[in-house]
Amino acid sequence: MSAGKRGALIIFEGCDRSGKTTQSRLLVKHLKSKGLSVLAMNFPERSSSIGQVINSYLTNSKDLPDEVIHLMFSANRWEHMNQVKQQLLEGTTLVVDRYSYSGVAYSAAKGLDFDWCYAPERGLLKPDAVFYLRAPAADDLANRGQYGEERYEKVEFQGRVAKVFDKICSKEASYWHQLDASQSVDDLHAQVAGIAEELLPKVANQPIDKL
Ligand code: DGP
Ligand code: NA
Ligand code: NA
Repeated sequence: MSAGKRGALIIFEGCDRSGKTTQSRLLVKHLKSKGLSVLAMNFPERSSSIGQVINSYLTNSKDLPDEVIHLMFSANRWEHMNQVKQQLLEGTTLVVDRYSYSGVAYSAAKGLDFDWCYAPERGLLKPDAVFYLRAPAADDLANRGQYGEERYEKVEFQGRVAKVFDKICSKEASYWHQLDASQSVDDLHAQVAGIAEELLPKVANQPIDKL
């Protein structure tokens, strides 16, 4: 990519098992096949010391107050922001599996105040696009593989998470793309790829915003 052109920050959001991981992998592969510089990322990023605490929490080997784990998820994003910014400025597009919106949705679903949940996310880099993979009903996702192994993977809780994502989606409609997670992998990918291909040249000369 030519000097001065930045990459795009593209996020996948949605409930557990909504297909984010599959779709983000397919998008990375697709953009690479076009000769673009692109990297995959995943939050929580479990390898850092904060990430290891989050992993222990998610696998139920550690308990923490809701507020404390909320701030740790946020800190896990903050600890990677310099690297993310650097890569974007170098012209690399980042395809990220979950971001601040999961932070808000999962904690607000527990009953924490929405604005309180959003506060520590302010100042993080603002995505250029969010693909929200929305399932028509939360129990559709429960039938997919491995559901139920980690802390949040319960139908009733996921339903509450979905409601918060819906609320954020209607507020942030300018850069959120709500997509039907129940369609085929190929159909979903075709939609995602189309939107991403249009987005990349548009943002290449735009400044990076903050949340
Ligand atoms: P994943 O590795 O994408 O399956 O995410 C693991 C779980 O953690 C999943 O149930 C969603 C949840 N999660 C992801 N990010 C956050 C966050 O920032 N805050 C909270 N409370 N949960 C999150
Ligand atoms: Na999960
Ligand atoms: Na993830």
